[in-house]
Amino acid sequence: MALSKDFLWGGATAANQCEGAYREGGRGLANVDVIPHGPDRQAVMRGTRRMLEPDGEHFYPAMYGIDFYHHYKEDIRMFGEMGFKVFRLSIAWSRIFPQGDETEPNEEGLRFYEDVFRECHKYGIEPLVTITHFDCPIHLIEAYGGWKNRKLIDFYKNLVTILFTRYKGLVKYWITFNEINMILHLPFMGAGLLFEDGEDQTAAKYLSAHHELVASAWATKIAHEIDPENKVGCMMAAGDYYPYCSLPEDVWAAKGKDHENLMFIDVQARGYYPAYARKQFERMGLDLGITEEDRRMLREYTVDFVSFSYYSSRCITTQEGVGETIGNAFKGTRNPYLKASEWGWQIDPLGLRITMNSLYDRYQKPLFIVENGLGAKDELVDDGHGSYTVDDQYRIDYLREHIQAFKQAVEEDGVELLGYTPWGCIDLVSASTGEMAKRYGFIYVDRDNQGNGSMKRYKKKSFEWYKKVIASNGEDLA
Ligand code: BGP
Repeated sequence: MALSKDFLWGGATAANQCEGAYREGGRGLANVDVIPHGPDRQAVMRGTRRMLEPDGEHFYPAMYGIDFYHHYKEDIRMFGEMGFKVFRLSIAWSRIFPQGDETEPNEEGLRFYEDVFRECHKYGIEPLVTITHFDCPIHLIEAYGGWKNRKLIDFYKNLVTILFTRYKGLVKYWITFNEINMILHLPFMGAGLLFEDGEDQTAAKYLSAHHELVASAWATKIAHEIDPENKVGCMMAAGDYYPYCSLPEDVWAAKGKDHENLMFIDVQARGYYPAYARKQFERMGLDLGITEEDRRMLREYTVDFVSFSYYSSRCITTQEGVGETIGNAFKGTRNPYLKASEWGWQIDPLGLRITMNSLYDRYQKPLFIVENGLGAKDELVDDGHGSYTVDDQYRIDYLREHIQAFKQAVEEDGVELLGYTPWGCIDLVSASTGEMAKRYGFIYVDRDNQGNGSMKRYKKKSFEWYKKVIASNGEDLA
């Protein structure tokens, strides 16, 4: 059995990593704008270094991105040329509500996304919209403490009501929060959280996560009420944990790490906090202030599909002296059987099939792979026809192996999969490092880590390859 003819092939981006134009069209300042490139980035992303406005010393790559704001027509035309059926992008909250707590939206921001969605439809491309991909208006952080504050639920409800109403008929696939479990690792970037010295960070993260989970349930309810055609998904940074060896303690440690991530999706897809989480909160003496209404919302408004990013499997051990690795902000044990990217993210295509089986067994809901790919250094070379290109065979190899893996999950294991949107289909700013040099795209963008470059777009070798993959519905991967 091959992939269904409706399979959604495409690519994924996020506003903060590609739009730029951070002060245009009435847009307000957001957390993502003030996360600098360079050695201070980690501390800012983690919420331990306070930076709520730009200073003269740092470079802030998200402010400029790849200037998708002004290049979207050209970019979407190129996606159309590759045959995309779907394009994942996110809304910059502060374009719609510059401060976050206004009652009336910013018309210019709304119009920008409307134009983008119309442009997509010109090429038969369905938008897949992440409502929040890491961004939170700065004012909501300064005045309310970001997602630590329950009031954010109301501001988010206001945002989604506007979005679902305005884009009815233009958008039907929605994701409420990108990588919701990232809040545990990069809390300022993920949820606008800043910590005081001595503050119980874990408590603050779970409290904020609860507010996001309730907001997500509200979004699902409102989306369905405004248009029954709407499909709403949750989104996790996925990748099953492997025990480093068969030592029962290692197996148990892997189970614990999986629980840590799956807890969010358990709530969004099954409708309640699982027993292991309730016990954990009890042990920690955590009161999340869960109301009866919260419980009802979570129970009644579970998601329609489960989307996730997959870059690697993960590994964990209880033993001392074993090598470490990092991938997508998740520290773990280095798996000796896997090779790694130039940034040390380990590569495991079979892990994608394993992860898909775990998620499908657990939730029995359609899955959507909304991020996957290889961040690599690319070299722009003369293509011999008066232009430039990149010979990114390494990227083609990575993607081919992952496509083969998800096809096996679908065709041999019976997993339901709605689509595949590899990350950074056009080069964009790296979330973890703020670099431009870490490229994922089928399209090269002339821009460097310091912000120099013409912003011109070039097709890489993988561009033609992916076009063929889509045209053959994944049959021709050569
Ligand atoms: C995920 C994020 C993306 C993206 C991707 C690749 O965590 O959802 O925004 O950036 O990882 O990571 P990086 O850009 O650090 O290579």
